[in-house]
Amino acid sequence: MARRWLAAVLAAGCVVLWANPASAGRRVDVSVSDSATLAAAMSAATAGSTIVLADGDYTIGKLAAKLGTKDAPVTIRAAHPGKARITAGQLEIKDSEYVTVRGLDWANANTLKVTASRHVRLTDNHFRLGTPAGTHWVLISGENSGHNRIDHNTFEHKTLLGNYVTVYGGQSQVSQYDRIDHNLFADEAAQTANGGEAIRLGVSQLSESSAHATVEYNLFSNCDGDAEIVSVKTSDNTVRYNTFRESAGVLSARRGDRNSFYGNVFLGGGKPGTGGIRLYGEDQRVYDNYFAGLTGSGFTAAIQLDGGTVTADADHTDPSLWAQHWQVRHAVVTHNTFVGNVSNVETGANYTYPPVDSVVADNVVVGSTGALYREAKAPTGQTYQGNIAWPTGDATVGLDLPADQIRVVDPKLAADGEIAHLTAGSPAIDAATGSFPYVTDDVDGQPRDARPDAGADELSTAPVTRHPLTTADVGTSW
Ligand SMILES: [Ca+2]
Ligand SMILES: [Ca+2]
Repeated sequence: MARRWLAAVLAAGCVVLWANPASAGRRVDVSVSDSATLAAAMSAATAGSTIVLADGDYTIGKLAAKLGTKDAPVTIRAAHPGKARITAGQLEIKDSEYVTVRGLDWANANTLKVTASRHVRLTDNHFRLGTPAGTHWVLISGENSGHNRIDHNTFEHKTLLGNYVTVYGGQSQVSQYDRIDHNLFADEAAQTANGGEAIRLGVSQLSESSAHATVEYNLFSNCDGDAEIVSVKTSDNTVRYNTFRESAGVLSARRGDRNSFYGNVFLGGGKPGTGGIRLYGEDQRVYDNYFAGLTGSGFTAAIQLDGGTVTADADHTDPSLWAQHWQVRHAVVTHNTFVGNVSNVETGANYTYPPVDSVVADNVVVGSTGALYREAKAPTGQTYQGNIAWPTGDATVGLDLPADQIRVVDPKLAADGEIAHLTAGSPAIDAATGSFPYVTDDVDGQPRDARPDAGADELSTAPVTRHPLTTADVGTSW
């Protein structure tokens, strides 16, 4: 009867999704207590299945072609967060949608792979893998991947090469709309070779593709594994509201265009090699960031609008050029505050082709060593406007420019928690000269008023909604 009905439907030219009303979206909890029952439950899981791991050690395997839904995901979770421990095997979530992995303690030695999948969520997990060198701990890749979320996890004590989190894609398109938020990335040991970033977004051969990833509200603490703590290698990403503490490296726009880095706090604590943001490529925006106590310079300056190895006019479709350092063009560096760094706003420290047509506006720089603004190579068409410099001690302004470009005046910053804020009577108040409509609030999350203040701070009585992150704000709940 049903077959005849289906034949009639097909004959009528309709396409139907065949759903079994007995199982679709039904919520089923399956308790498991050993690796064999875990494997059986993973194999049998359907939309709405929740696999609950009793306390203990497990070997884990693959999860393939599991199509959960928004309202009925497939969930694998610990009965008691942190008490179920993965000690062997490899989880690969493949060709799947709406799968959640929650509350597990990962101590195995293989990459957790999210492959060709969408709406996968990894949350409240602890990762301390015993990995061989070069292993990434979490890897998103494959065709048509995206909308995955990695949140509230703790990644710590990586001693060998490899990234904590890597986002790749398919042959021509990087994974899109992934969100990495509220994680703790801690204690990555320094490496002698390239490839120990905390997060790598993309890969050179996909750098022309748009990822629309958001990396926000993460704490990076003692991440010393690479000169790039976060390496952005695709286009149209947002990195905001993160705190970088005593990490020897920078947030880098290494490849790709149109990336926005804002509202981040970099606290170096005087540790060697600590840096801020390094730029290559086109149309990058850097605003509302706060930099203090950083000791790096050159590759690890607080801001490095770096030189390129190829010009911005080079052929973007030429695969042999994809891994190059692309000349900076049309960068905007505005409304940032720098306090007590060894180097601050640097331009063109490395490579051949200095930046073109970029804007450095309405920043506040206070320091007692070195040049507050430095051009290692003269950029072309770089606009300075509305900036404030206050050199003390041995410091110099570094550039001899008219006061409407760099004004030498004490901005009257005062220590206030971990961020030095403006105080009443500061000449930075209402002093911004540019028009940057995307700068809608400040580093504290307070709204900009009709006459924005120079630097990352708006002097305001509005509620403070963001602060430098500590371990209490991020990572697992347990
Ligand atoms: Ca104002
Ligand atoms: Ca403020």
